[in-house]
Amino acid sequence: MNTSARRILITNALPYANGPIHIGHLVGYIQADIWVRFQRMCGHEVHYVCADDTHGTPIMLRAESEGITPEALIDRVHGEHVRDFRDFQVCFDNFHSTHSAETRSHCEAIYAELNKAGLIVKRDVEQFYDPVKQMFLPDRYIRGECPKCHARDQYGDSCEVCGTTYAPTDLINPYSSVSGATPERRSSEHYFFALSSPQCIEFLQQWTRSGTLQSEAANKMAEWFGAGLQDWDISRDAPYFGFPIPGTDGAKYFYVWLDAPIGYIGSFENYCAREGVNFDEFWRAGHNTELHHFIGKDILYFHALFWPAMLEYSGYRTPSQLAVNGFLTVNGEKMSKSRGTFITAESYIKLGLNPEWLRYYFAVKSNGTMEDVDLNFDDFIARVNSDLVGKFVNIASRCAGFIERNFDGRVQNPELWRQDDVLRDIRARANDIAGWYDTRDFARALRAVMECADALNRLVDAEKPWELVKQEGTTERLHSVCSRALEGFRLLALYLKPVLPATAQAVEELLGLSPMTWADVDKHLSPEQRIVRFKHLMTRVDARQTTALVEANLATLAKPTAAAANAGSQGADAKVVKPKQKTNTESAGEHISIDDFMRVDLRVALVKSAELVDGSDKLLRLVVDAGGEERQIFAGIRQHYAPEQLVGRNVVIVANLAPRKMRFGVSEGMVLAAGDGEGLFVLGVDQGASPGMRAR
Ligand code: B3M
Ligand code: ZN
Repeated sequence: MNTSARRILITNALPYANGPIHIGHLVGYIQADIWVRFQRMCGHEVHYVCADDTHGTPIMLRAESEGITPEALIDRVHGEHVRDFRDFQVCFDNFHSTHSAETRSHCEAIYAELNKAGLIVKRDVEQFYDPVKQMFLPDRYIRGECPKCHARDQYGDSCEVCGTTYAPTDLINPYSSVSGATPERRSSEHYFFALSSPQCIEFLQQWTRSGTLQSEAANKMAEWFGAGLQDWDISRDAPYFGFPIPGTDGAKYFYVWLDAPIGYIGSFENYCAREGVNFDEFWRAGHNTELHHFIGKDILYFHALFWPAMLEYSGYRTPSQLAVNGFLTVNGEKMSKSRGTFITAESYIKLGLNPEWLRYYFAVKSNGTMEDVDLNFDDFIARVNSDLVGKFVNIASRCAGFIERNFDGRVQNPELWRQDDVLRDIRARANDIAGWYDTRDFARALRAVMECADALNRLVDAEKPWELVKQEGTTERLHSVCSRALEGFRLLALYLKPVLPATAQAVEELLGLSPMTWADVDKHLSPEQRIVRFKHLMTRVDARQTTALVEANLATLAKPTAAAANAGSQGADAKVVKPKQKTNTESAGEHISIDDFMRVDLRVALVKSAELVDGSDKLLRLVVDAGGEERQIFAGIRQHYAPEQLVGRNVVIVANLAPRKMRFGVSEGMVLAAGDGEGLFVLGVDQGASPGMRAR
């Protein structure tokens, strides 16, 4: 164990403030929290901060769609996030907000320094512009028809139906998912951080080799270097929810990803002011302190490239370590709302599941690499019940009562049992276990702890205190085995304390101990302390509970709205590649509820006229009677139908699609058609149906 005190600042990735914390987020928070608690137990000086990540287009639009200000939205979410972290025992010293005076002032300072260093360059950028909302939109708010298979409502980067990837400009009939308008391409001046400059590249190459990164992360970096680094677009045009860039008269804002990591600094400064900690010692170079960022692998690019380079050239210190975790899968698959595996932290607590079950399970699955973590419910139940209840808690429940009832709550004189082989072996594992905690190989640490638990249970099984208590002349033996078992139990609770803080505290109360630190490995129980009446430390998980959890999360399937559909992360229009699932058939999508389906107003409509559209080789202009009201619809079927084939036919339309302003006029609905990429077939209805009838 490291005995000279380290001085460590630890951060967790900042959750985006437009959605709830879910179990996928919790992997990284729980890993960091375990590490923090372990370092504290070792007596090191540890500061642990986080904040909500509050800026950007998704938050602005979400607030608007809820009819509230972005400030009100981020305040509300802040309260929810604080509650969820507290419930899962994530012990931040400060949970601040990037929408803060501290973050803003560091943001401006960093920008000024980068500017001074000649690392800010300006360049025109062409982007989608929504003429109705009068704002530039990130590509993911643009949707349209797949150029290959003609599936509709596809995102701008790839088709979820046929898997083709393309540029947003390739979409047929693109529209803004915010207003429905046809977007325009417009150009404006953007500010870039010159990441491609020789000095940045040289610095980053040297930083990568400095031992800050896990090997997989270093490999990723090598890949990125190989592909060549690009300058990073750090500005967005108004309107935007964020910090205005000084000197632009409110026309330009810092891109949310610029200020997000600066939120680490802002949160820490806010904490220093409150607690009297010296800010400079942790954020300026030349002090013997450490800076560790715990992040998910999807945001490695930001933390391994932009962030250290920004810090290096603006007079701040660079990180000592990036601790990168993989994604969470549930039962081997990506978390999914329609499968109910998109489980919120709140629902888990509300349904009465013990947060320490999940902390333990995630810890058992964490080995310090970037590998994905799988939550398999059967395995979860088996692990928790067998390890925590069956092995660990069981020792105390089998032995504490005898000490309490038969020996006035006092253990036997330790001189008689302290050198016991089993206890000596358990104590001898302390250094290895500490080493694994320190390298974040919690899986190995916990395997070792469970081996110790097995050894103790074997001891109890061999001595059978429940029989000794009934026999004559075995009082000393009973006292001895129970004392040894409880001392071993104390050590196990100490080893498990970073993972199970509440249980460890309950054990401290049971055994009459003050809060345990790692140094207490070398102490032992003594008759001075009094063991109190054994209370149940942990119950078993029941399969009904995990089933209820999935059902609860199915029931609250989010209703998709323009903003909510994009919620949950701030997205990254820099270079983060999010894997899209490829599906071969259109039916392979997620389930929707009947309510979702009923929101779509499908109606029979009679095609009254159809004509070619000048300037478009894809579109036909239809006028339909949708039951007493006439509508104009631009349908992308010109290559499959001649206008005269359609006139006089009943078709099925989506009548409540937001009107879409197109170059040729407004389209007021959508005609349903089936297609496989080759042919396209307009849907009809049987004889007798009349325009305006709803299809359901
Ligand atoms: N908020 C993660 C996301 O929303 C992002 C992390 C910021 S860490 C500085 O995708
Ligand atoms: Zn397609």
